Amino acid sequence: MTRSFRGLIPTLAAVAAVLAVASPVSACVSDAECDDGVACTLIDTCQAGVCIPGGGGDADGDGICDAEDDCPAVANPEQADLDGDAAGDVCDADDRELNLVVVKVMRNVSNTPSKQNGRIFLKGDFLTIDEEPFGAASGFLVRIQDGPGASLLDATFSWTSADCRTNSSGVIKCKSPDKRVQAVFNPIKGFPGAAYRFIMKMSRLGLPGPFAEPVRVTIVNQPATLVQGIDRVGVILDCRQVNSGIVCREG
Ligand SMILES: [Ca+2]
Ligand SMILES: [Ca+2]
Ligand SMILES: [Ca+2]
Ligand SMILES: [Ca+2]
Repeated sequence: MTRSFRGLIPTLAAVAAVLAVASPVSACVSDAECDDGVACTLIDTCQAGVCIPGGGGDADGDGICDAEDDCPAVANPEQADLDGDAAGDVCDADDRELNLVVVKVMRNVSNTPSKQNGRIFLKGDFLTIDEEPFGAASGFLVRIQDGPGASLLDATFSWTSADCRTNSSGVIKCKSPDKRVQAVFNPIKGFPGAAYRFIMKMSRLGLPGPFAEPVRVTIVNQPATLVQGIDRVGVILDCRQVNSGIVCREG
């Protein structure tokens, strides 16, 4: 008798566990019982004995309800959205415009692996008003893609904060340890801290080519991670084919 009673306890415990999972955790009879503490435009309500979060809940736990969160899957309590397109900076792949003035992409024409001579040159400018002060603290990343459809060229280069130096005039110079990948950000006179010109040079690349217009360039910082950071995106048309590559100039 004792033995069979003991055997029953685990069975009852298992049934109780199944019931606990199957039944609504937040059973209710009135809306007042359903307030989960997350402040949403819509109040939490009790529907058919179950609490329904008014703003869809807060999946990323940043205190902003899903229905109002400009990035429902990424915690971003500050809700920053530079271009005001309702996609927050941390989940938007295109946060600000990048003006491209000159883009050159040259393929590798050397058969010697140690003497690859493909190269990329980029020149342009961008605004930095209404955002955190522009600087090298988080490093930089640049992505270059070409063509009207799926990219043939899709090259990414980056610099850490340790690769960059900022002088007393605010000029930022970045250089990879092997010096193959360089960038200069120059504050535009008359717009201190509000606009920069940039030049980037990447050399000794193994790019196979050919390349096609348009060329799309994304410069990312704060942090230097695509999508998550501030993504400045520019597209340039007006390209012409030259012997070993493509040259594009602002029309
Ligand atoms: Ca949220
Ligand atoms: Ca969020
Ligand atoms: Ca946005
Ligand atoms: Ca972004």
